[in-house]
Amino acid sequence: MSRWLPIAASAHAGGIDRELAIVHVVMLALFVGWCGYLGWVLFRFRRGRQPFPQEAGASGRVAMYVTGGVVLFEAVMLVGLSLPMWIARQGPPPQVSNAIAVRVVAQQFAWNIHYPGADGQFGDTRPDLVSSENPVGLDRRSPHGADDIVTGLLHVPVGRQVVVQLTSKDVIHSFGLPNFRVKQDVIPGMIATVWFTPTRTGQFDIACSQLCGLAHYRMKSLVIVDSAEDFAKFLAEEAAFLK
Ligand SMILES: [Cu+2]
Repeated sequence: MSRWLPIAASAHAGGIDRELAIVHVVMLALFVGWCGYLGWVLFRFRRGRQPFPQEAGASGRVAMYVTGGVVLFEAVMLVGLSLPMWIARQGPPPQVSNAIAVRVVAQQFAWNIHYPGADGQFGDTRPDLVSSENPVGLDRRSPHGADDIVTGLLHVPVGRQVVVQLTSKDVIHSFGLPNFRVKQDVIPGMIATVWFTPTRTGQFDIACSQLCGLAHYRMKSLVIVDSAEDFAKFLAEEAAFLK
């Protein structure tokens, strides 16, 4: 399965891919089963054998067992497979000491990336401060705002958990990172949190996955997974700009 999917670059990607593979195999089994059943029905109730419909419909144990079996099958998939993964992904991120936090503010048609800077705390943001020079409306004079970094590319360090707080300035977008198996709707007025741990360095796509307007198709950016040294260098270079 994984050879047909984008290169996996996060710690949880393997689990998602496994689940996708299981769902596809089970659905294939159901599809083949139903096709066989349809063929049998067409043959069994052909006009030569049964010229008139029977209004009472099908009865008997086999029909009951087959229907019950399919319902059970689907219930096991939902409760046994999908829900545990969904709960794990939607719950709070596992507490680790070296996680990095970043805000991502979507707008038609760009992604603004906001780092808390050296103090590790985000400065305040206010809608009335939003301008083309200050796309996230950062208040540089607020207690933690002076050292914050705002940029257009999402640099992250390899091997460290990244916790992303997502929000939007205008319409609903969707933060799609195919290589990290992350996709989350971004809704104005709400903060959605997603997290992942990059497992390999390189450049990967950020794509808006929700039709959000005329230029939706070019609402993209990059996740750049750096080594620890390169990430420190990136932060230092951005911090130097502020001086
Ligand atoms: Cu969008």
